[in-house]
Amino acid sequence: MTALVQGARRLVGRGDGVADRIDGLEEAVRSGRGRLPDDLVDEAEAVLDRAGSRLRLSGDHTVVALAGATGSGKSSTFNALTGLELSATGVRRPTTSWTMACVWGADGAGALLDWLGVPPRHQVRRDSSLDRPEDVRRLEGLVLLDLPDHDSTEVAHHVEVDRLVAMADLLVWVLDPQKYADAAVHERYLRPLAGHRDVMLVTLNHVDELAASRREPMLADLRRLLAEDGLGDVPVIATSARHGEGMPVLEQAIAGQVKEKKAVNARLMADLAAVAGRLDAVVGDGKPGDVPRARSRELVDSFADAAGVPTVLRAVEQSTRRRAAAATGWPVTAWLGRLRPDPLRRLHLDLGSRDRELTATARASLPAPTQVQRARVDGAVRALSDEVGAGLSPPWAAAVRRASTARLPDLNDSLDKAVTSVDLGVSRTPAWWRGVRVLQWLLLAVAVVGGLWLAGLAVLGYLRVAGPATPEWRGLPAPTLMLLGGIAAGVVLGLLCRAFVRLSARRRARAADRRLRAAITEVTERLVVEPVQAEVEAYRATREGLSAALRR
Ligand SMILES: Nc1nc2c(ncn2[C@@H]2O[C@H](COP(=O)(O)OP(=O)(O)OP(=O)(O)O)[C@@H](O)[C@H]2O)c(=O)[nH]1
Ligand SMILES: [Mg+2]
Repeated sequence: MTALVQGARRLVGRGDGVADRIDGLEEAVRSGRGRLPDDLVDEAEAVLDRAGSRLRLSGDHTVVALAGATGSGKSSTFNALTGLELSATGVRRPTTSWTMACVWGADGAGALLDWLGVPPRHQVRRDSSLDRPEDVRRLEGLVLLDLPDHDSTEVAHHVEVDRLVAMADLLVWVLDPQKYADAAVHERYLRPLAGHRDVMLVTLNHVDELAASRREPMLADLRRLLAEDGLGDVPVIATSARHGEGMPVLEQAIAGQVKEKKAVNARLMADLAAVAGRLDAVVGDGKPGDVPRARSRELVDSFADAAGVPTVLRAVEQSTRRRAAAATGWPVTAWLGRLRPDPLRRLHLDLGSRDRELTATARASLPAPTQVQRARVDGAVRALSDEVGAGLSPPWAAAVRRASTARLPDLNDSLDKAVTSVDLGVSRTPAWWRGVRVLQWLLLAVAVVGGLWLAGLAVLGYLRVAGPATPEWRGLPAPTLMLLGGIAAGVVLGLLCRAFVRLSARRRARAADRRLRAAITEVTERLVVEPVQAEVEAYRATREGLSAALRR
């Protein structure tokens, strides 16, 4: 809750809803900024500003503005109500060019008049020490404003009227028989203020100039026009500011509002409701979808494809096979395999975890995504944002779409980082590889010993020297058995291991796939899913705020 709303709560207390509405609208403005049309959000902010300021100022005073066309009799009405000839009136001149204010009794209107922008030289007071106390008491707390005309050729007049019509707590529209039907007042002011019927009065002035028979039909016509503006319940009072007719009725209507002190809140409620209603129409009440599983899976697939994961996995499998063959193959031929380049090394992905930390900035030399891969990514992102944004109003669906692609320029970098950060698990040497290796060398040693033995026997035979008897096993001499058996067992063991190596390589590729996908899922979350979800959250917050602002 902002200081503004806290202040408002203190001033108006709970329960009457103004503070809750301000709170709600503030939330909607905060969450809607950048997503909804700026002019509308600015307008809501201006209303919030005005509401906050008005609530901090005197709640004992009610600001009543007399507004209308030139010559309708605003200044005459002002003079009649104040009982003073304060405001200059005139058939042609003087037209009111600056706002006059009259304050009845109750001290403390200074700050309010400052806020209204009425300089002290245009202010007067009806004070019980100077005036008749009962006259003052009747309207105690009233701040009456005589505005310039709204249909002047002077731009400054319009600006002043618009400014004060937006600030006053109660509006009295002074109309006259000539111009009461003018589009200027109905279209520009009355219709847009349709939600303000509780803080509005209308007078048909100059009735003394009307023949008795024309009064009622004209009043009926005026009521019809007001009903068309959406202001059917607004009280219409027939007045003659010059001769005093109807003035007591007007005065009583104003006095009632001033006494009740409800106009301040009613005006703010109407302002808040009006702008919240306009925001509501733009925001809509659609239900945003959550990010569907199938869509996020397709997103991860497309990112993995763009990251070259299939290439990496192939390399993992081949590299594992190559390393395993070197470890478990027959030692005499196994070294040949090492001469072939390691496919992972070619991709710069052969680093162990320690090396990787040392070269955190190292880049994989995976090929950049092809156009087809890029198109698949774009398609997956669009499908996701379309599905989440379906059912949302156009500006919000557009915000979701914008958010879904906003971080894609980082795609290549992020994928590269993700792939290089994953431990592909290729550098580990399983225990069975080591066992087989030891066995292979033992077998080779047996064959070598057998071979040397045979060579020794051959030398002795050549020299015709009788050596010790050669041990035999099932008719086969031991050295022959050792040489042939050692070689055969080594080769067979190497071949047998190949099948296991293939399995093990595939398992490693699968494990690497899981780890790579986990890393790439994080990338999809960061680049696409989270920004989209942030929009959905902002939408929900805006919706909630607006509901609070519009709650009846
Ligand atoms: N007959 C008659 N004349 C009126 C009445 N009200 C005002 N007038 C006259 O109409 C003329 C214009 O009145 P103002 O009170 O100056 O009108 P205004 O609305 O303040 O006009 P601007 O300041 O120009 O916007 C003056 O000559 C008034 O005396 C009325 O009820 N009956
Ligand atoms: Mg005037």
